[in-house]
Amino acid sequence: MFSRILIANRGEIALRIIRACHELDIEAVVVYSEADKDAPYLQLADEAVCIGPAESAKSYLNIPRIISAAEITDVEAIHPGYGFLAENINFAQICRECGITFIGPPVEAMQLLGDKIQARKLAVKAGVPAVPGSDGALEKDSDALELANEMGYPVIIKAASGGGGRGMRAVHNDMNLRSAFSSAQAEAKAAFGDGRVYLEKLIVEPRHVEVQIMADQEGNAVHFYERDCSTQRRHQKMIEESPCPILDKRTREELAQSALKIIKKANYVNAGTVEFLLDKDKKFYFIEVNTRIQVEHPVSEMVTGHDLIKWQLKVAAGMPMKLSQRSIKHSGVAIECRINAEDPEKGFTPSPGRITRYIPPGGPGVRIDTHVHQGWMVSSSYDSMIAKVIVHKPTRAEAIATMKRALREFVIEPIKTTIPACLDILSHNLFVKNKIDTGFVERNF
Ligand code: MV4
Repeated sequence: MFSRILIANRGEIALRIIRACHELDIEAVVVYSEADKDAPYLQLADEAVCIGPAESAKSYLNIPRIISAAEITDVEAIHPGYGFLAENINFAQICRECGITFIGPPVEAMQLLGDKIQARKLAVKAGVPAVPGSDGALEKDSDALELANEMGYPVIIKAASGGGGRGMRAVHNDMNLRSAFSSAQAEAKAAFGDGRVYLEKLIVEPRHVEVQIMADQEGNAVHFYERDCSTQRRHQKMIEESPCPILDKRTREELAQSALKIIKKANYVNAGTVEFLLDKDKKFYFIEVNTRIQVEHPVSEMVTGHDLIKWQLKVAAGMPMKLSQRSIKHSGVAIECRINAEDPEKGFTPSPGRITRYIPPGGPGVRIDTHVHQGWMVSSSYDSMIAKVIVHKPTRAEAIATMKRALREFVIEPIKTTIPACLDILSHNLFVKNKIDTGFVERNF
């Protein structure tokens, strides 16, 4: 096992990783920007190194500075958390060349799965249902037009390197196809330096369901069941839960096994998420793989009792998982609400500023993952997520009731947060009755 690692991230996930390290007797070195110099988790870390100003490009995304910090603190490995450098192939490659273990997948698996066209092909080869679509990248808009007519509208154009909905266009007829094709291409080129696009049949009003997996260096792979992440707004998830409340036992098992087939075919190592869309008939289709630990991992931790960050550390250190799928049980229902410093009444615009009153909820079945506290200055330089409330209860109804109770207890003043928006969703008839899809929030709020 490692004796000392560096955490190349900030906020709640940096603190979450420090905690996992200390439970495994690993020393945790954390890097920080000037904006984070007063963060209390820096005191919990075994060492803290300032790597630059608030601006991410000059600190948390600054590869030479992070590698320098790793060298001078003599760490064996780097945990990238999520966001920032977590899916940066170049960074993983540089870590390898410097003899530092990247706590993530092998570079080859990142390359393969980071390319959604290749990932699609891999899924098909593994015998997993993917959304019907193009065999590879589409060179010309005329190719897209031809395929769209063959498959029938509506279709969706996607960027091979896409993420967060960028370079993605739904198209409903021939008339709009050419312009959608070229704008998707241009957006992809600008955002990812890769203008390759492909085409799929559009799944109308799908649910978003993802399978949490973990794979070790010896080829063992297990799943930690699925999360339903349909409650999202503009590709930002708001509420996640496990299990997916509308899946029957058989489909659930098929979904999990499909995820594992893809992971094994990719020679994957690390925590990962295999994403699927669920259509109206509850048929599932593979869409992509996220090669990182995700924000919503605590949901899967609560329902299985496993610490996914600890598993990441063990697997990266080369330990075999020695974990049978049979031993991983799913119990009860977990729900997570993301608390963002945003004003729901002003179109979810960022609401940075100093927190002068902070009273977190507690009680049975409530977990809070956060780095904030009374007096903390929420910076406008970073993502607006400041806390996650996770509840775990025997049933969905109880989990919803506990979450509402916890959110009503939660005091964060004077900045605006997404707490009222989450409460509105949790009380909505369609959410309670499981009659939602990925468009639910945007249609109803
Ligand atoms: C789709 C889709 C419908 N049909 N693909 C959005 C981001 C990327 N992860 C994939 N996305 C979608 N792909 C087909 N063929 C609808 C979405 C989508 C979506 C997916 C998951 C969660 C939220 C979403 C919101 C809008 C669109």
